[in-house]
Amino acid sequence: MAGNKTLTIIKPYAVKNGNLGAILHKIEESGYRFAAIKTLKLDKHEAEAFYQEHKGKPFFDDLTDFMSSGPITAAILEKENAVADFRFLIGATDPNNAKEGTIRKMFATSKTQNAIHGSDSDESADRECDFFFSKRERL
Ligand code: RTP
Ligand code: MG
Repeated sequence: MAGNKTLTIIKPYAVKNGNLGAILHKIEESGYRFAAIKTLKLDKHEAEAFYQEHKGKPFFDDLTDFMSSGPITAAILEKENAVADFRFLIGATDPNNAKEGTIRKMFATSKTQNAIHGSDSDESADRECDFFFSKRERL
């Protein structure tokens, strides 16, 4: 269903610190269906490819170091208006600016270690879902 899916990543430290289950629960109780999910580790090159839109920016090296520093959990989420609603659910990029009740407010520790990713457009969602999942891995 075009426009009704988004791609999320539970970022490394959230997995390491034992917050994975709580974050997945928060997503599910907010009305998202898990259409695909896997835990894996990106190498530096793969993290750079995933965040290619930010290549050349001052934070690119820290971002891709962090994203390749440990296990992540990637998932395709389905819900009406998924991209925009999920960005609202996760909150601002910098957890200091994130509203109460958002996932980044609850679980992020810094602008780099900000717990979770959400696609920023339907086009990004398509590209990012293809980055992580083959056709037969999707429900
Ligand atoms: P994400 O892609 O991870 O969901 O985060 P986002 O859309 O909220 O933010 P984006 O602009 O796409 O940036 C990607 C990640 O880079 C780090 N960042 N650091 N120091 C900085 O100014 C800065 N800006 C961005 C953040 O970790 C952000 O999640
Ligand atoms: Mg982004």
